[in-house]
Order: sequence, then structure tokens, then C-alpha cells
Amino acid sequence: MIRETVRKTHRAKRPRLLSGLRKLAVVASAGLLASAGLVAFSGTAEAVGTLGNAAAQSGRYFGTAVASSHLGESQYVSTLDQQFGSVTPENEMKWDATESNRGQFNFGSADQIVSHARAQGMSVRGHTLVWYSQLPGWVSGLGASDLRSAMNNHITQLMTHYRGQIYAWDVVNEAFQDGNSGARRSSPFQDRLGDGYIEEAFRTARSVDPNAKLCYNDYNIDGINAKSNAVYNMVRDFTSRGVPIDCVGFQGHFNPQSPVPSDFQSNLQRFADLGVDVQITELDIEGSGSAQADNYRRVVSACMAVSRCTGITVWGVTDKYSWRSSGTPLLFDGNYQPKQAYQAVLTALGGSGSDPGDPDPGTGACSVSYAETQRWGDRFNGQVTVTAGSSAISNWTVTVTVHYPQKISATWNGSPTWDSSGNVMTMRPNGNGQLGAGASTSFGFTVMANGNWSAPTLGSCTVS
Ligand code: 9MR
Repeated sequence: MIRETVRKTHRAKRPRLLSGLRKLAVVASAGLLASAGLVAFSGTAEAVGTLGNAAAQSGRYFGTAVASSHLGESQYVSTLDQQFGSVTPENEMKWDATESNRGQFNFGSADQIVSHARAQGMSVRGHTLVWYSQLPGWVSGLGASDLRSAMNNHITQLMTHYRGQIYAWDVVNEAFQDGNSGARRSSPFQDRLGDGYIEEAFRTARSVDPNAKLCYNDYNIDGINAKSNAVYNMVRDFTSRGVPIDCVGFQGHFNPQSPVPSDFQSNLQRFADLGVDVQITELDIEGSGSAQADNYRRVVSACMAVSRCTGITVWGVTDKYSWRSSGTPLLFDGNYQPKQAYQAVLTALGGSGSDPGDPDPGTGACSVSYAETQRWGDRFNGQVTVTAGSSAISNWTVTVTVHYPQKISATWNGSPTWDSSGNVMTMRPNGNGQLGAGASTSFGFTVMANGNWSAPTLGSCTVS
């Protein structure tokens, strides 16, 4: 845990506001998705004016930490629902909240967040299964054999309760020491079970919910340093030995003493090159005005430049409730007004700060949107719609990148070519693809998930 004074705030329950914008997006895709209840990513008119929708244009999510105690506050909820596409319970899934007494599980507050998110079509990150902090005293008091079964049981109970509802779990959190040693952090798990506890936790997690992405999550690993090298070596070892790990979470708690490192993007890339997704999981940046905005822009641009950087979560909706009690590290101020940092993030995600009802500036010539139209146990179908701008177009191209180990197994309504990795498909129309001003056409494809259910990343539509 990084230490800051914690501010606890409770508010009386008020009615929940639904976002008009989200409703619009749902209506737009209802025909295709009604039965499947799946998520549509769109780059069209109403999509680009919010963080979640701007990120979704490139197949990424943009989320926030949420505290169940604020779900009764209307401005909190309306900002959450309108702006974000993913949530992480800030404290409600931690060990002290879910199993404060051995074998007695309490999911009340976490359930509140998960059902709110699901009702809004948001994805959920699970945080966190095995962590030395917010750990009840009874766990620390166990001997090795009891501790091993308590750890595996805790993972099993939580992941079973939320099976099918969690996009990615932080299976193990903050297992490495600060400083230059790259050593493991002392904890009941480390001290009694030894280095192998992390591998065991991941193996147990995979066996309980094979469809959830399993992440290792930590702070001060954002740049290349002794701690991130140690995590990197662990992930490389896991991937080489087939220990199940899908993603690494870079928390991204930045302040003047711990600024955004200049090698942030290359650090993300080296992890991605190991064959795991990378995510920014707890982003907040101390400061204000243009300096803060510029740091946010750098972080988001780094993620956008790494194709396996699948999403960003900020650690709270509003400065009012940040864990940094005297700070202003988030995108909305204490009155829920978007800050300069908000605009910087939106722009870096490829969104526009214009009224959400304004037309998408896009590339001018054409725009693209994506929808998952059908899902089976091992694969899903995606559909990309290409829409001409204010002039007629022909000979358009759109790239679709699927995420390892996914593979596209079939395509229709277009002529694909592939890059050498086989992951990047460039789709051209059959024939010259003539489209009148404002007219649309669609192509489709089947993705074999191979355990990875993330949406493909769309490149922009270009016209030759
Ligand atoms: O934001 C969380 C705060 O409300 C809790 O009091 C604190 C307790 O440890 O945890 C904060 O969240 C932490 C997260 O779970 C793990 N990474 C560091 C975060 C900030 O301390």
C-alpha cells in the first residue's frame, strides 16, 4: 500500500441518473446486440465526447475506481455512468471486506458495484485476491499449510461468486519491495509459502474462472527500474513455463516525487512483448492545470501507442473522494467539473471535446464503428461498419488488430490482407467500395478467442 491519509465520506441515497449518452449508444446497437447483450464499440457521432466511448474507438476501456458508499450520490453516479466504461471496486473486493472471518464471505458492497456496472454495460476489474495489506489478522496468524488452503479458498470463493462477470482480476498485488533490490516484499504469503505462492495463486485462479484475465498489479513499476525488472523477470518466467498470466497492471500513482517516467511507453512495450496485455490500473497524478494535464496526456498516449495496452483506469471519479485526501489528482474536480486534465485525456484517446451530439470529425473521409454481434464458447463474430463522411468515397481500407492468442478464422463482405504476425488484418472492399456521402457498409469476421475475449483494435478508416 502507498500511504496517504484516507478520507471516508458517506452520502444519503438519492435516485440514480442514467446517462442519456449511454442510452443513445445502446439504442444505436440494439438491433444487433439485443439478444446477446454484448458491448458495442463505436466511433460515430455520439461516441467521442466521453472517456469511455473515446477509448472504445480503439477497442480499449477507460474506467475508474468506485466506492459503493458513493453510489447514492446523484452527481457521482451520473458522472460515472456518462464518462466511464469500466469500474474497479476501490476497497470492496479486498480480503478484509470479503472474508473478515475465516470462511464467512460477505459480498454485499462489492455486489452493489458489480450490479451497477453490469446494468450500465460497463466491464469490471476485480481488485484484489492476494495482497499483504487490508488483510485480516486471522490470515497473518496462520501456519504454512493453513495459509495455503486459506489463500486458495479465498481465490476460489471470490472468483466463483463473480465467475463470468469480471473482465480481469488482480490476482496478486504489490508483491515486490520498493527500492533497488528487486526483492520480494515480506508478507504472510511470502514469508510462509515462499516465492511459489504467486504461481500457485495464478494457477488456482485459472482453474476457477478460465475466461477472466489474470493480472499481476503493482506500483513504481511504470519505468524501467529494479522493481519493474524483477516483475518482468517473473512474467517472463511464467510465460516461458506456461504459468497462466494474461496481464500486468501498472498502477500509475504519480506525484512530483514519483513523476511519469520518460521510459513509460518502452516499459509497457517490453512487457507486452512477453505476450501479456498491459493495463494502467490506478492512475492518478498529483498537481493541477496544464502540468497535470500534460502528464495525463503522456500516460494516455503511451498506452495508445502500445497495441496490447488494453485499458486505463483512474483511481476515482472526483478529487472530492480521492484516497490522496489533500490532493487533486483526478480528472473531475470536487464539483464534478472536468479539469484541463480531462480534456487532455479525451483528446489523447482520440475523442473530441465537442458536444457529444456533434458529428465525429474522424478522418473526414470516413469513420468506422465496431460491434460484437455473436458469441459462442470458443469464438465471437465482429462487425465493422464503414460510413462515408460528407463526400462520396471509394477504395477505403480499415485495419483490424486482434489480440494474441486470438486468430481470425473467417471473414465476409471484404478482401483481407494480413501482416506477418497474422494479427493485423487490412480490410478492403470487394470491388471499389463506392459509398455515397453518409452511406454505410459493413464487413464481418470470426475471431477464435483462445481464451482472450478482448475486442479487436480498429485502425482509422482511410481512403486511397
Ligand atoms: O484507495 C484505496 C483506499 O481507499 C484504501 O484506504 C487503501 C488501503 O490500503 O487502498 C487504496 O487503494 C490502493 C489499492 O488498493 C492498491 N494500490 C494502492 C492504492 C492506493 O493506496
